[in-house]
Amino acid sequence: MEARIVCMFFEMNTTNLLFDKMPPKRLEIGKYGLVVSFVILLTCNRIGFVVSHEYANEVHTPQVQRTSYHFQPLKNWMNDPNGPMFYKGIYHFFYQHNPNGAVFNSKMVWAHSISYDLINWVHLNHALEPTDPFDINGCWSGSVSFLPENKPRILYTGIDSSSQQVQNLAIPANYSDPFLEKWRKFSQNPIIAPPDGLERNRFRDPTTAWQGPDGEWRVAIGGQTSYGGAAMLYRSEDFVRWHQFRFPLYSSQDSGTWECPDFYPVMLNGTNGIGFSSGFGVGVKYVMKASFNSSDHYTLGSYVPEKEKFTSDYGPGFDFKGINLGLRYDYGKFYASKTFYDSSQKRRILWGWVNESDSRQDDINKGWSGLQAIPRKIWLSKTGRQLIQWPVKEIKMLRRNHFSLHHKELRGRSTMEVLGGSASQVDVEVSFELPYLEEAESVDTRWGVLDPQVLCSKRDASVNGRVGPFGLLVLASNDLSEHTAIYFHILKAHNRYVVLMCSDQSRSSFRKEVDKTAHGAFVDIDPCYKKISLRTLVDHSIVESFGGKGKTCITSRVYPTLAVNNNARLYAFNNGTQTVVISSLKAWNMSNAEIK
Ligand code: DQQ
Repeated sequence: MEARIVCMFFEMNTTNLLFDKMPPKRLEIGKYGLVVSFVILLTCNRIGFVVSHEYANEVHTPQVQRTSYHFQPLKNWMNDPNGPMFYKGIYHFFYQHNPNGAVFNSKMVWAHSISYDLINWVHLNHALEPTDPFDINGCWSGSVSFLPENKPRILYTGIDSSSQQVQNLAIPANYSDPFLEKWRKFSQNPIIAPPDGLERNRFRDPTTAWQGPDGEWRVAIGGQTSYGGAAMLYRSEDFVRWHQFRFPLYSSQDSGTWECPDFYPVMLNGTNGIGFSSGFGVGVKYVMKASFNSSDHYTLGSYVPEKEKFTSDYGPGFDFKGINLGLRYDYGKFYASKTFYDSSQKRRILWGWVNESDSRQDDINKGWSGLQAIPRKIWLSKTGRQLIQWPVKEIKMLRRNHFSLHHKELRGRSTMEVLGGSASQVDVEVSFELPYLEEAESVDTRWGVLDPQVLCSKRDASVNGRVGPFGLLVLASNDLSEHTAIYFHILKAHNRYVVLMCSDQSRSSFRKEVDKTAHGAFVDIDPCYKKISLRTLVDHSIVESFGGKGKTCITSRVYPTLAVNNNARLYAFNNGTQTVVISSLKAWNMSNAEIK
């Protein structure tokens, strides 16, 4: 009886309670940036990459690996971001969640959280659960679209009672509730069944819909077609009855089943975002993103709505190859991402799921698995050749204890501790100058195209080069026996300089069973300017790095055993023979986000 009364009370007062739960709005960014002077620990010594260590008695409990300012549910499994949006002053975030365990289970729900600032979050009740014949085996990924008069609609994939993938519609129960706590599934679901000739379990993840110049809606759905992996295109007058176009919006014979396609405009000039509602025409390019082979691939091009066709700038066959040479949002762990246009700040924001690198049993022991990368603002580079990503500016509200240094030489084969203490939660921005660029070594190009992933695996951070490897050692133990290295290595290839960026996990943990594969990519900058920058966010078991001011991003998952909490340190290092100069380094400890 008592429990019942409590439940009724919650039902009646849920909006007030939520207001209480929501953290206060924080509008001023950077006011916590008080400069505390720090002793600079400058022990320039040889890097000792000691690999053997008596750690058997020091293995830490799994919770040491839990992050403190990245978005996670309180427990259990999370994967894809779904339907992020801004509605009546509040950011909404939905995600794929197994509420019953720390491992994937097809009976996914759409979990739902809200925030004023994209950093601090309150978890709400699930928005969608598998309860009806059209989604009884799972509410899978999808998107939110806004109908006229600011009316959000969810389009999501249901796994129906015969295990086929169908597309369903859900509508807010109460538009005046800014928290959009309750969603009603449309009575005539499913609204789109798999087309004839398509495998019924390869038809999923509708994009945000857009209106063509004729006023009709378009939506793209991922899958596998006779054209290869594809974004199948549909149109509708009323958002309920949908008709398939003969050809996909875009496809690739070289890829597997496309999951979570995303399609959106970006401005040719400036960093502002744009929505489809601003019209089609000059001044924009379009991004086509598809998730397959465990990574998010994209290409840039033009879209002619009258022809219902996206055309890649790179020509068919040069994109979506599924190998390491095409454009990717992130060359580490980052999957099933989704963007949305944040009208409140005229920016486009990217969310991406970062999975674990440990075993299923580890996840069960931890009681959770998966997190979201810090939301990133995303825009087109000045060259128009790629996208740029940068953590949303709101993340700065968590910065504490500013450390900085300027114009510091980092001689060949040396390390230098920065921040001078606990570095398990850190934001660091560093800019390197390369006075001896000409000394860069040549790389053998006889075998044709260079694969950065292979180069990073062969030349890990301990291999002495000439101009590099240099960069940061994060989540490092005192004796450096454990660390993750994020570094650059400048090479000469095909008569020019190339900038290799790597994340080397080979010494990130004494645990043998975790995946320590190196991640690598090139950074599209002209090293002749003799400068390169790196920003890295560290949060216990995640390392997110942004090279060349956000041109190349690499996210890693690592599970240190010694370099945990107060025992984690941060170093700059140079393992090349040539001196590099730290022209500027700024680092902050990060406080916890409120996620409850
Ligand atoms: N995850 C969802 C699917 C999607 C996949 C299921 C991508 O809708 O294709 O949880 O990670």
